[in-house]
Amino acid sequence: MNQNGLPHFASGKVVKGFGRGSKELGIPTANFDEEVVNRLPESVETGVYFGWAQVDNGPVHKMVMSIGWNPFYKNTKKSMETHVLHEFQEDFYGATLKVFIVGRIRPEMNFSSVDELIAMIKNDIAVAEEELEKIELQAYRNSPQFSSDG
Ligand code: ADP
Ligand code: RBF
Ligand code: MG
Repeated sequence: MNQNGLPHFASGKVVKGFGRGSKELGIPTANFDEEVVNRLPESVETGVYFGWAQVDNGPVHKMVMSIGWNPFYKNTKKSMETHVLHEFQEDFYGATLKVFIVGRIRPEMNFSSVDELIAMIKNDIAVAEEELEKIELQAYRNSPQFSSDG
């Protein structure tokens, strides 16, 4: 493990989040239950990350994740929200989400408008798309943690 706590594997249930309509903004985020957030090592700081994600026993997709208190919304509860870079036909609340967090993009930031937040997230997605093409990061999508035994 590196000193920044990465790569970090996490697995847990997808729960209802803050219901702010991230989906309407085109960026739905699957929120992890509290236990997963509490299990996060201290070395994994708050911020924006990228890696691989699997819903139940489906295919492994790229993902971006926000870890922290979302300064823009001044949350009082720490969250781990994953936006999977894939178009799903249906919601997957209650499903098991597995993620391999392999890299960090930036710290959490505040913004003066929701448009700025969205523009930044779109940039994060572009960074993740590109970084995850690297051969050494592609290797994680075949990790045994993503096996189909749930
Ligand atoms: P909430 O506040 O409940 O987290 P969101 O608007 O963030 O609501 O929507 C999240 C939900 O959208 C997820 O729990 C999941 O069921 C669904 N969803 C559909 N497509 C995606 C995707 N590509 N990435 C993450 N979640 C998705
Ligand atoms: N919220 C913040 O307050 N500051 C951030 O810098 C921030 N970055 C994010 C980056 C990504 C990739 C994602 C998926 C979410 C981020 N969020 C951030 C969380 C965002 O506020 C939350 O998903 C909202 O519900 C979007 O409407
Ligand atoms: Mg969400």
